Amino acid sequence: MSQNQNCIFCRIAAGEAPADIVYESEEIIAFRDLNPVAPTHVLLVPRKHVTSLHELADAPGRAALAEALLVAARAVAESEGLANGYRLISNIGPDGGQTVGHVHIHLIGGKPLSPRLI
Ligand code: DGP
Repeated sequence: MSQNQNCIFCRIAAGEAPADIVYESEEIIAFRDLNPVAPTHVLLVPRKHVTSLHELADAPGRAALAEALLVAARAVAESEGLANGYRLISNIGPDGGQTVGHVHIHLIGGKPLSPRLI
């Protein structure tokens, strides 16, 4: 379901670019971040091209996609053995530090994380 040939996450979802995939469902693909910041750093990515979580909030099928992201987060956390906790982050827009314009949630864990976000 690649919708944007210029989008690296669409290309990964379509199997046209390599990634270390850890979870797949009809709606979501999850793969390890290229530049991990913790022992587990997985990106949860809807296959459908939506620019950010902000846009997802009024996209067609938003409820199913939001649910699928949460289900994927829990499944990955369990398969990665993160019983002690983990963090979910979604960067939105330039001031949010978003560098890839396809909605994704970072799932980070495998070590104690600082309560401070920045
Ligand atoms: P953000 O700054 O929130 O847009 O995060 C984008 C993340 O995507 C960043 O941590 C690096 C990762 N990334 C960028 N390109 C690729 C890629 O081609 N493959 C993988 N696995 N990760 C990528």
